[in-house]
Amino acid sequence: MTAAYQPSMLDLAADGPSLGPLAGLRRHPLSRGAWVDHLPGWVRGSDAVLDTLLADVPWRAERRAMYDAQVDVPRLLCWYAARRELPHPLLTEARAALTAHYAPELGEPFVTAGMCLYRDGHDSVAWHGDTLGRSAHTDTMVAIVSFGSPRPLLLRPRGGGAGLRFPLGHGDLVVMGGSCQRTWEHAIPKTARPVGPRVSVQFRPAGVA
Ligand SMILES: O=C(O)CCC(=O)C(=O)O
Repeated sequence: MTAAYQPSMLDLAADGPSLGPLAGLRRHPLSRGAWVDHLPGWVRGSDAVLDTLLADVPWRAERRAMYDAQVDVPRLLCWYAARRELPHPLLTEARAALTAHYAPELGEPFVTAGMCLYRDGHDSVAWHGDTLGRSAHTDTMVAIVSFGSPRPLLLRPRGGGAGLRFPLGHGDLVVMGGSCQRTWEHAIPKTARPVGPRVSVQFRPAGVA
């Protein structure tokens, strides 16, 4: 892993990383039963978590078919299935806190953790919804905790209409819920600005991908 990373002077935490209260989550209702919850700065002391993720996650490059060619996926990936130990204890704590907070609405735990490493502004993810599993036909939630350089998460309704943009900074939480994965799309665009690495950790219930 060679990406340059500048520790944040604003994120010094003498007692190690910790989670703030989820009471500050703000819900943004979207159209057609979709919504997004947003909580900037949920993780305090997130420099230490980012260091561990950059160093210890077995990041993999992937290729995918595009028309009749194979192209590099512009980010590195790692998938933590339900019972696989997460690479930092704060992530285990975060998953438990999210499960407890959303239990009345979601009715099941967050279990898997998908991880993406955006090495710099060339890395991105194109417009898509997470519709490979049950989310293709059922309301669900995908909770994302972001570490490292801020990148915007863009959302737009499928079929057209006004979109919106959530700046995702170091330690921020965003949760896409309701019908969001099948009625809206999301993306992390490339940027020409000089940005350092960003790691996205996405918690999902079983069978959602
Ligand atoms: O980088 C992010 O936070 C979004 C990741 C994402 O959309 C995905 O992996 O499906």
